[in-house]
Formats: sequence, structure tokens, C-alpha cells
Amino acid sequence: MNLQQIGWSDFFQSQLTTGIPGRVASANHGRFLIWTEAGDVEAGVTGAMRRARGLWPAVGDWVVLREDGQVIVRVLARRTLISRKQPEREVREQVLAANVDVLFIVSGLDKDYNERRIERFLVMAHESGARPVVLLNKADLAEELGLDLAEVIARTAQLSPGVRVLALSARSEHGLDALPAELGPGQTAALIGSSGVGKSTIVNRLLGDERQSTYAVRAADSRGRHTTTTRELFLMPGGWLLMDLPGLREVQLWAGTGQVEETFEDIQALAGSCRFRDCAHGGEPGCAVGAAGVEPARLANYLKMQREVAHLERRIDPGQARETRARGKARGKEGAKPTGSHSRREE
Ligand SMILES: Nc1nc2c(ncn2[C@@H]2O[C@H](COP(=O)(O)OP(=O)(O)OP(=O)(O)O)[C@@H](O)[C@H]2O)c(=O)[nH]1
Ligand SMILES: [Mg+2]
Ligand SMILES: [Zn+2]
Repeated sequence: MNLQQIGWSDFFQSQLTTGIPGRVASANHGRFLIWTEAGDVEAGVTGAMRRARGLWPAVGDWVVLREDGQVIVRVLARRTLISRKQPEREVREQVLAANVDVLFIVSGLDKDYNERRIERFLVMAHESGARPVVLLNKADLAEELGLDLAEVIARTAQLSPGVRVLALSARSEHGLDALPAELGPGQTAALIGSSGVGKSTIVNRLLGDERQSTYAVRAADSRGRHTTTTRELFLMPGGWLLMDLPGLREVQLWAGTGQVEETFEDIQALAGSCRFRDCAHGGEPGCAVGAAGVEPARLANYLKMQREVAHLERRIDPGQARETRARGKARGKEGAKPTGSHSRREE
């Protein structure tokens, strides 16, 4: 395997001194499948990593293996990092995937479609450094549900200025070829979204092979059954990479106020013209956001996420806060603490 074909670049080369470079293709309870120039190897981590010193490898990471190829000794600094706050009350980062170029935010055009959830994933993408593309899957069901497809696409595109939106049906394969077109050779995409939106079906159809298990959603609410339980990277025909992720039940943000502002750039720009500097955009006189007629539910979600990340920034310990900021723009900086998230299911 040629390393460039699986995402290797000067950014990683410049960090390498000794050892064998490889990319983490999957992880399973502290054992990792690593793609190297010489082929696939299965490796563990050093004792120091286990004692939580040094980054814990995530799927998509570039790592350095000891000369015998058995042990990961180092995780190279990441270009991008997709993470969220762990679902429990504990204030910790949970890393989902590393070095992703394009984040496909998948939503089903059934009862799953939820604009507020898409906005949340968009903030997550802005924090990660990956480019978001919204995939509206199950387009074959839109008509059945009385949805005007063109109208839904247009609405979704207005959730965040400049965001790309693609409608497709993995089932009929209609619109599927627009996905590879979003990526260059050796680039990596990941599929994120709630359970049952069709992420694994998309992987299977693009691979032309039923590699991932899929399972029907509940008819009453279109909810999936958390069929995929591990993160895995696939080499796609055409020379790009695609990561399937388990469905997320809850998306608590691990982001800063800057990323919320970036996602809602239009609201942010309007806010600069409000009469009061500390305008809460809740009906104050001279509020430019109110005057512009921003959709109330969208505005409410913006304000809610602003409060959420401001609260997070106050609660994370100073060390973690520094890392969050360091990663914000200067992608490449080592950003994550080992979270032990490798053995968790994301529910
Ligand atoms: N009608 C329709 N059904 C689809 C489409 N894509 C996927 N499905 C169905 O949706 C169900 C869930 O698909 P999965 O691929 O397992 O969903 P997932 O997002 O991987 O779910 P998790 O692994 O649980 O996160 C399956 O029954 C699929 O056949 C589509 O384009 N149209
Ligand atoms: Mg799946
Ligand atoms: Zn205002």
C-alpha cells in the first residue's frame, strides 16, 4: 500500500523521525488495525499510553509503530479531530475520528429529519476542521411523506451560510455518485448522524459489497437500533477513504463560542448592528437580528448552543481549555486528551 493513497502527506512526514508510520483503520478494546506500507498489522499501545500519558489513538490517526510493528509508540499530531463532550455529566472530550477532510452529516428524509440536530452537527464540523457536507438520505421516501425535495434542500442549505447539501437515496443509489466527487485522491470522509439514517447502507452501496451490517428502523419514529458499534475506515473504489461511525443518540458539543459563531455567520454579522452591545436578541429595541426576521427556532438553537459552549468553557479545567483553543484554528496542534473512548459505545 502506498501511504499517499491512504492520506499520508508532508504534514505527517515532517513529524516522523524513526519507526514505521501507519494509519489506524479500526480499534477494538485497545487493539488497533493499522494500515502500513508493508500491509495490515494489529498492534497495541505502549504502557505510557495506557497510563494516559500521550494521545490515545483514534480511528483515522497516523501513528508510529515500533520497528517490530507490534506496538504503537506515538500518535502524530492531527490535521482535524472530530469530538464531542462525553454523554455523562463528566466534563471530558470524547474523540470520534481523526484526520477527516469531509464530514458527511447524514439525515434521513423520514421522521428523523431535524434541522436543529443538523445545526448541532455543523458546529461540531466547524470545531473539527473538516468540511461539512449535509447528506439528505432516503430521498425515495420524501414524496411519500409529502415533502417537496427541492424545498427541503433549499431550507437545509440556509441553516449555515455556504454549507453544501446533497440529496440521495442509498436504497435506489440515486445521487450516490455525488459523494466521491466531494473528495480528492487519498482524502478521507466520515459519516455522522443518528442511528438508522443509512450510514452503513451508503458505505455498502459505494463499496458494491455488503461489508457493514444494516438494520431496519422502527416504523413509528424512524429510529435505528444502533447496528454499527465500532468505527471503521474503508478504502473506496476511486482511491478515497470513508469512515463509518456508530449512530449518535446525543450530541453534546465540545466546541468554543467561535465555532457556533462561524456556523451561524449570518446571525453573527447581524448582531454587530444591534443597538445594545450585549443584546440578547430577545425582542430588545433596535435588535438587528429580530428585525432581519431570522427564524425563531433557528435563533433559539443558536442562543442555546452559545450558552452550552460558554458553560463548557467555564467547566473544563484550564489544561483542557487550552487544548480546545489550540485546536480551534491551528488544526494540527495536538488537541485531545486520552479519553478511554475506544471501548465505549456512543449512545
Ligand atoms: N427507504 C430507504 N431506506 C434506506 C435508505 N438508506 C438506508 N435505508 C434503510 O434504513 C435502515 C437503516 O440503515 P443503516 O445503514 O443500518 O443505518 P445506520 O445509519 O448505519 O444506523 P446505525 O449503524 O445504527 O447508526 C435500513 O433498513 C436501510 O435499508 C434509503 O435511501 N431509502
Ligand atoms: Mg450503521
Ligand atoms: Zn439583537
